Amino acid sequence: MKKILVLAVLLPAVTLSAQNPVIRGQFTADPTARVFEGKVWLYASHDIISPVEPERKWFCMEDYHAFSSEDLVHWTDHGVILDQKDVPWGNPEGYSMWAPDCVERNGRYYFYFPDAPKAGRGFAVGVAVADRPDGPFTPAENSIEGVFGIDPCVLVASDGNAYLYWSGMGFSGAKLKENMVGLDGPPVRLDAALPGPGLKEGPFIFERDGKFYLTYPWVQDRTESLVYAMADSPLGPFEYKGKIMEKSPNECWTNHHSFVEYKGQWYLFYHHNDYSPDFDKNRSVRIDKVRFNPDGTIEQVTPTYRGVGVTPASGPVQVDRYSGIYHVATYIDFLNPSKPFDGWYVHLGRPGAWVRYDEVDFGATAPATVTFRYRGCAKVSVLLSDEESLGMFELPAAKAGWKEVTLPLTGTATGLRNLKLRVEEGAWLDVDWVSFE
Ligand code: FUB
Repeated sequence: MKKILVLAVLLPAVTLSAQNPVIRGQFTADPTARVFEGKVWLYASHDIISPVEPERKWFCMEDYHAFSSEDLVHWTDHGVILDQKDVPWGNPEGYSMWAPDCVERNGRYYFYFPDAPKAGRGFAVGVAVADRPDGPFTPAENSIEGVFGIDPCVLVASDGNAYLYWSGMGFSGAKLKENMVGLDGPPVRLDAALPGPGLKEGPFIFERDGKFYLTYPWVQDRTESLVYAMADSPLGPFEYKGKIMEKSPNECWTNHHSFVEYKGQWYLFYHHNDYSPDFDKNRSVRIDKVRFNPDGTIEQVTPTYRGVGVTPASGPVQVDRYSGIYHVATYIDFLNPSKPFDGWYVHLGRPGAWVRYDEVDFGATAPATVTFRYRGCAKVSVLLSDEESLGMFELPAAKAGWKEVTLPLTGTATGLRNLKLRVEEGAWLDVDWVSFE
């Protein structure tokens, strides 16, 4: 435990700011989002390239970080909350710290995680306890008796009980004892009435308006979509309802998710290999909004780059994380393919090509200037949606590399607006970001 304490003291909290994916500078997967102390806390797997077998193209995780945010845009990394070397029952070189969860009960925080045991094969599930959501977490001496599998999820239900769910040859669930560590009865199989062989991992259970939702990844052609079933009680029986999110077109094998309600809005946290398009075991957490139909069923969620949250106009407004884009002669690409965490730019390849970025906050006082980070040669309009113009700008030619230029606005904008850049004349324009002062 000493190491965890030292890390917690020495590591400065790092503030990160992004759209989708929400965490930069490291890979994050299997997100569970919870609301503690008025903030959203994100507990995720931490994908790395194996330090011992870099050629082995498989999942590799040695620790967990916790992240928190008050606006879902700016995230604080609280550093390592648990390392594989500190789990008494775990293999210190197992690199198998897969999808976790964390819940609060009676003022204590219980962090559930799978790990490879010291002896034997496969996975067991353990719990580590803390007095604060960012730890330090103290792992129990032994893994949870009777639980073999991955992807633990815990529901503290409105009936006053806590339930543990996990995946291992199907989905199981059991009531937890008051101590939140032992099972209070034999596990129940949850998937008996659910459709066939695509169900493998990642169950996330939540309660809303007296209904219980069993949401989970569903494998088709080696790629996971997200689907769900509903029940009237925490351990089912669950009835299949349908799809939450389609599988990704670029064949990132896994998706893994959680639901959380924050300030009256429901969100889906999930992952995608945005920063690692050629290796789908290095993933990154994304967030999009979720809506429910009046009968409690879930509206299907379309994954976005824009994600959630409001972006200040003082920026940078990274328009490559767009809300909408013209369908011809446009694309996004990495600024530096050897440093993916530097992010992307958007290419607008002909007059008429545009990109739209929603929910930019111009504040109470209209800005006087716009700054572009761009390359290319074009005349470009800055618009508020389709209607109002903030100006049309002849950008000085920048064909050799990225350039920043600040120009006076001719229109005014205050409050929350949707921003659109449209090429009016010229061959092409690449935009990294814009900002307003
Ligand atoms: O991150 C490792 C595994 O990939 C998780 O446990 C699964 O849910 C899948 O996302």
